[in-house]
Amino acid sequence: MAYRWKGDLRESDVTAEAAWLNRRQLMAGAAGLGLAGAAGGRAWAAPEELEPNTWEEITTYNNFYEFGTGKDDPADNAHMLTTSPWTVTIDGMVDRPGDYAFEDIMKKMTLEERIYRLRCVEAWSMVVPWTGFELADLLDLAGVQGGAKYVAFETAMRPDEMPGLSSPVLDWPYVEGLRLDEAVHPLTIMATGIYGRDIPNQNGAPLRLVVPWKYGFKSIKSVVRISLVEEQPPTSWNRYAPNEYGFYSNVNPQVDHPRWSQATERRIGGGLFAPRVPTPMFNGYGEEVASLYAGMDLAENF
Ligand SMILES: Nc1nc2c(c(=O)[nH]1)N[C@H]1C(S)=C(S)[C@@H](COP(=O)(O)O)O[C@H]1N2
Ligand SMILES: [Mo]
Repeated sequence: MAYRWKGDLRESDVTAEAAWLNRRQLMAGAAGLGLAGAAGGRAWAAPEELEPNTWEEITTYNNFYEFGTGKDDPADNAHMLTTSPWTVTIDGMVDRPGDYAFEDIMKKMTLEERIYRLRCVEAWSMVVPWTGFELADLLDLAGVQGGAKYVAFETAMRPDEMPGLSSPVLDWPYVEGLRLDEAVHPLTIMATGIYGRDIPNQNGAPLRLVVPWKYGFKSIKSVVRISLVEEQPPTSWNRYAPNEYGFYSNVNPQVDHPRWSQATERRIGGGLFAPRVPTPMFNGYGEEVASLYAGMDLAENF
């Protein structure tokens, strides 16, 4: 796999990337196919199609408003977040509601590598080699009850550890939501790592949602609560500007944001003069997810 080395990586970061790339090469060799390896041969993680961004890019250009609104604020400030111990409360319409310790969750989940495109609504994009488990498996642990139709998510709210909470940019805590069928779709994961290392705080440690066919803001970080509910839950960006950010927020190059086009995107790491590239419908995951929205008007349900 071709790989671009980037300038001033710290040695530990280079090691993480190098070890990860090495391991992939070994696995590819062993499989004789170049892709079966760690991702279990899932078509949506085929490495020859997606060249991941560097560790440096993925961990220093972030949106995590709890730590500030600048792209480098999360990398500067998120070390303040205590991520151990960590519990995720799973409640609402489940058979086994309660506080689930992060370590106990990890013991029961099957970790996989997933190389996904990440498309921010601001029209930049990256490719991230996540490690994580399917959200469906975590929901199974709690036992979803028949009447549940949506899943609501909440990020930690700790003013002492999150300097961004002092500005009322958003109504804290950050909340998000998915329809239940979106939540249990096999593409939907809870990520706990990047390049095979623990996920850094600025990317949403110790676990964050990743829904690759939706704009990045749906992929809520540092999750402390998951609630199974009957009604469509409120979401932070929809509350902030309902005409700009819908509940679905599926990546859609044909539906522009009111203030800018969504037809193309700027790939982070491409350099100052790199041409913008076309944004694919559902961020390239249409084959897997388009059926979830059959018969829906996607301009109306943006
Ligand atoms: N709690 C929380 N989750 C969040 C955000 C945030 O500000 N707070 N930003 C979102 C946005 S806008 C994007 S694009 C992605 C960015 O993820 P990354 O920094 O890992 O690339 O996280 C999303 N999850
Ligand atoms: Mo975003």
